[in-house]
Amino acid sequence: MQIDKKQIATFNKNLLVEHKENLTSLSKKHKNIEQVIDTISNYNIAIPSWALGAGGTRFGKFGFGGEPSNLEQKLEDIGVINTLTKSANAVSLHIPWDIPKDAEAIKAKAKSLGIQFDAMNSNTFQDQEGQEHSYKFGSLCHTDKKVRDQAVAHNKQVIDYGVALGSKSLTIWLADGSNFPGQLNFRRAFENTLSSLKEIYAHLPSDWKLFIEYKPYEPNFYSMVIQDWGTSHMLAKDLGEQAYTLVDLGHHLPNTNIEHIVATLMTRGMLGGFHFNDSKYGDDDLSVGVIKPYQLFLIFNELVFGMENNSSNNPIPAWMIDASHNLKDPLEDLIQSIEAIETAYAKALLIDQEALESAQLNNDVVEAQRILQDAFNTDVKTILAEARLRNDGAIDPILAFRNLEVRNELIKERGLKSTATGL
Ligand code: AOS
Ligand code: ZN
Ligand code: ZN
Ligand code: ZN
Repeated sequence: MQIDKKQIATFNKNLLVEHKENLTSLSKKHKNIEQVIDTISNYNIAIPSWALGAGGTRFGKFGFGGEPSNLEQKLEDIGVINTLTKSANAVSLHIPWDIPKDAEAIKAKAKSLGIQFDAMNSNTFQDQEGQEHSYKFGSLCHTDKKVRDQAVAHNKQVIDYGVALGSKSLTIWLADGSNFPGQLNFRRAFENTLSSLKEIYAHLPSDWKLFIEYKPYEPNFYSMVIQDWGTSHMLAKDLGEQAYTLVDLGHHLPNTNIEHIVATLMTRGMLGGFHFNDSKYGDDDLSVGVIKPYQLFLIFNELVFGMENNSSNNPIPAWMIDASHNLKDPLEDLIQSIEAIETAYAKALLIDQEALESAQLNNDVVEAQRILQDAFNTDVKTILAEARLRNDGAIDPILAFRNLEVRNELIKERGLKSTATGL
């Protein structure tokens, strides 16, 4: 299934007049609108390969038909999202769910769809068929060196797959931890993890980055070896310049000030990447922006400030979605997540940074709040639509997805019963 430019142009026709009117009135109100449109039109977010099938919860999956049953089809799905949104030109792969049997063919397929390979993900949180040692009691932290070696070898292999595809980074998320007090020696687990990571790091090509994801609980409920950004930061610092912390929005205890963490990491040039999602309780992995859009906006405020005041040389973070649930059509869901991310970004770009700075220097708390909330309350739908339009994307991607009957087409092509590898 591939959507072509003409179909989108035809779809856009009906919405064009109203869109242009909205744009004119918005441009009158905001002076930097062109810049914002430009930034958003160049912005891309990587799609997680594991979010394209029926989403996983521990309790049930409900198929919806036309799921991608191999990597080629996953790429095609991302191609659809990208053609409509013009903001999803990359995929983040998970090994072994997405082993590229023929890397050259996969690369060519991705290229034909305009898709790049963002961070590779390793998986030492599940036992795979035929695997010699179990990860039941951890992987990189394990008390048994043989298990650690196996997990290290897997990560090296993931890097090799990534090299073959042209990826430039590896994300490591570990389920390692303990369910009961006394089960594991915290310090030994940390040291084992560090020495395992060092071996993996040594295998990293010089133009690659290593992202270390943290998480306070789940699947382990008493302790997680890499529980927070401080632990991730310590490990990254010990490894070297190519290692960074990765922030997943769902990996914090309730009410954690994530924007503050983002700012702190950027001060030291240590923010490597993002997993966007939203949550009410824990690692809910809901679509981005559905629960706490203001928090997301405040995070983007720090990101915008950090990218514009970058004395610490923080690299441009890797932007990735990590969301998955079992209700919506995942393609529509991912489009909604992309829109939410870009909405927060566009609003943050509208913040009058100079005025904010002077309010801060004058300790004018009321004015500072007004500046932030003025930007947050601006309707930026038109900005997003214009950014897409300039790249031949759809003015309204969800509506286009429905009008073009993409899901029906996919079901026709792949059948009702096809299922995707993943969670
Ligand atoms: C798990 O909670 C993490 O968010 C990881 O990023 C994980 O690799 C991903 O959710 C796929 O399982
Ligand atoms: Zn994640
Ligand atoms: Zn997670
Ligand atoms: Zn999550």
